[in-house]
Amino acid sequence: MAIEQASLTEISDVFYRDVQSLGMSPLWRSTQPGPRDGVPAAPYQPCHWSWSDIERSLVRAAAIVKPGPEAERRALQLCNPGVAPSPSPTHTLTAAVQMVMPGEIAPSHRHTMAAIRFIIQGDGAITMVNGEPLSMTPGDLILTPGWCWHGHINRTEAPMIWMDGLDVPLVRSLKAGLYEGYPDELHPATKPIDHSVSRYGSGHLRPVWEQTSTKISPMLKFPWAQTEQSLRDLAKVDSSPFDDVAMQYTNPSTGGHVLPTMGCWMQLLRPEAHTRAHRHSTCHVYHVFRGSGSTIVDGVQIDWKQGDFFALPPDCWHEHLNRSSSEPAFLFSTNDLPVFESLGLYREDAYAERDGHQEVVASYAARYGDSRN
Ligand code: GTQ
Ligand code: FE2
Repeated sequence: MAIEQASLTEISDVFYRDVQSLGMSPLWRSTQPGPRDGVPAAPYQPCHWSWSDIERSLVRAAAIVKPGPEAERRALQLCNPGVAPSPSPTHTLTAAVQMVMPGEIAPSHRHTMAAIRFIIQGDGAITMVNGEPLSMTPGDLILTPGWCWHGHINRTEAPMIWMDGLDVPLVRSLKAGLYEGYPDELHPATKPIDHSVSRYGSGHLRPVWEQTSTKISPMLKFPWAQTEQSLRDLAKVDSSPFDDVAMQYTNPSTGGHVLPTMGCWMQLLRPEAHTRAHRHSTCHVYHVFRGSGSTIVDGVQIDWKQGDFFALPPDCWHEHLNRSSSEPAFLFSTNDLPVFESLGLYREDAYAERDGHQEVVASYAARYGDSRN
């Protein structure tokens, strides 16, 4: 008996060695990564960045580098230690805060990675996207779809600051990243200013001769005034238990997401709103455009105020609170929803216990305050 057992072990050891050398791997020995028993769980931590840290750092960066040959962009990437060494807030999206000072030009280039910009501060600088000059005003969303020439120029008297969101980690993982510098400083304008807004900006009308629908929104700028009005109108009649008054920016040619890889939302949290918790397979990077409040993520309370950023990993329970009794809070966010929807990977669950509200077990500072050191 003992002899038979020993020989069987020997036979299987030889077998495992042989299949490995033949470029094969026995599936029954693979350790399956991921959550057990089909229960999703956040694979990494959420993260929070305060506006005061970002703004102070941008001011210091302005004294150190200029956009141009030495620094293609003066942008500070937001890094979540939970996805290190990727310098990004989530495993699919990068985010940065970029500043262009009066008189400066960030030269044109193009890349297969798509970008969104959400304008934070300043008024009237231009981002040039494939020959269309787009003027920037706080609250505007501007798209830079993949492989479009783009550069930025500030001819105003004040610094221009915005959020960049890109699909860099996703495109890198697909080995589909390509980059090309423009041989001159700025790719020239071939269209009138805000051309695509004149064409599609009404939101509910399109030129009759425009028949095609494309996965990339032909409208490249979504002005704040219309966004705010739409949210205030929706707030009068309806809301989501999980996101309060939340709207997705839409591609006017399809009604779907604005880009194939990135979605964008604006959320109005009404005064004293406290949403119910849920979790989903997508990840989201938030910028607090107006207001102050908290988001509870897997029992950890992130307090946020105007200008702050925070990132939600996949499958974390989360609920939002507006702490003001008089003012709405406006949260901009970008996400990887289009990817999950088109691949059939989107999942969502509601938090069933305690009336949909988590127990707060720690503050963000207490749980993660020193995680960057
Ligand atoms: O402004 O073109 O934050 O290409 C990262 C990569 C901004 C930009 C970023 C970019 C840009
Ligand atoms: Fe770029």
